[in-house]
Amino acid sequence: VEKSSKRLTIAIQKSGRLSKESMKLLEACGYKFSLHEARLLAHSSNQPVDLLRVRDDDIPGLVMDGVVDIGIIGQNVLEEVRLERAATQVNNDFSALRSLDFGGCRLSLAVPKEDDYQGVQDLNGKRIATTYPYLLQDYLRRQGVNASTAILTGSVEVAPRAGLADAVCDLVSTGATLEANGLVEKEIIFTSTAQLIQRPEPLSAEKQAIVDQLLPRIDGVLMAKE
Ligand code: PRT
Ligand code: ZN
Repeated sequence: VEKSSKRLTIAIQKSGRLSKESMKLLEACGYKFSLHEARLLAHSSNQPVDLLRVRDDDIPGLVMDGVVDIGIIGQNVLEEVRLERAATQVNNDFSALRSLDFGGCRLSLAVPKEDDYQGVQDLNGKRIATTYPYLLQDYLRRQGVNASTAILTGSVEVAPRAGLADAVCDLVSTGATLEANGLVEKEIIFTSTAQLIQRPEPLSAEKQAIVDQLLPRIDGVLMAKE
């Protein structure tokens, strides 16, 4: 695939909790895009910038592999992919450009409300359902807890009731989902917001100039909202 060395490629989530805010930020920075629902790639009509809209899970790898130049991704997904790649000896470098002010959430351990939970040691020998096995195991190792994982990419909160796990390690924002499923949040293992990241290899001079212009604009947008 021949990619221009002059146009900056930005990966954002196609549809989900980060999509609207990611678009809003880029638009507030002066980039105009006309999006076609079916298309992955959108060219900016007023700047040498292309947008790649994909599943959020793919964004860290695309940046680390240099397939795209920069990307906007939740810190939870970024850190999970970084740990997974470290474990499997795949390049996991990137550079962190900015911490953004949306997509805020926490990754927490929660147990059924009827459980007599005294502390994280109570999870020894238990099974925990999660979408984030590397973040979870990294936390458990630091706590000296030995627990197994049930990896689910969705519906994590129903796992205990379904008899698939004793506890969950899931993203929480308001806590309503845990509550609705009879679960109580016990430990916050990671807090997250959206991050702007760049590929590890240096950019061409043309692309670097675009990033150098983008970052102060982002800082301006973030400041104006404070
Ligand atoms: O399709 P794709 O793979 O791109 O999207 P996705 O379904 O994997 O991700 P998506 O859109 O749900 O979330 C994208 C990112 O938004 C996450 O990786 C987080 O960085 C961030 N984010 C912020 C959240 C939440 N808040 C959040 N509340 N992601 C998920 N949730 C879910 C949570 O998993 C649980 O099911 O919302 C529910 C809990 O919400 P409360 O308010 O009931 O606590
Ligand atoms: Zn996802």
